[in-house]
Amino acid sequence: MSDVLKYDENCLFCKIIRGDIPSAKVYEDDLCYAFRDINPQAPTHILVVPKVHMRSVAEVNRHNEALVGHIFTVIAKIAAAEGLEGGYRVISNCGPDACQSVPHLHFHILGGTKLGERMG
Ligand code: DGP
Repeated sequence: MSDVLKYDENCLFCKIIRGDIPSAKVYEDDLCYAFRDINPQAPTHILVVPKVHMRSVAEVNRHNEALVGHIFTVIAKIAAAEGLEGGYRVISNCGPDACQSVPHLHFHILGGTKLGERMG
């Protein structure tokens, strides 16, 4: 089975990608899906996720690095489309110490205001 078809039936974000759980879609292509965070922590708070199920940044490797590179081109495109000319922050929480709550790799795009200097 191709990576693009990998799906975890217990994963919240896999269900969102499939449309089984509704979301406010911002962008979609063959490889990734972007939608608005249900609990926004900035005026603009978007999540970008690969369609293939992978748990976190810890699972990025030479086999999927191109996918992650693609996601970053999408992040830049979304930020421009959202008018985040003043800048924005990209965060990926990885594992319990980072308080990752959904174990499907995702990148938060936060912007639309002056963000705090502290990140941790
Ligand atoms: P993290 O804590 O880094 O794993 O971020 C998970 C994010 O997912 C958190 O900011 C809230 C968001 N989230 C959780 N459940 C849902 C949902 O059902 N819909 C949407 N749009 N976002 C969700």
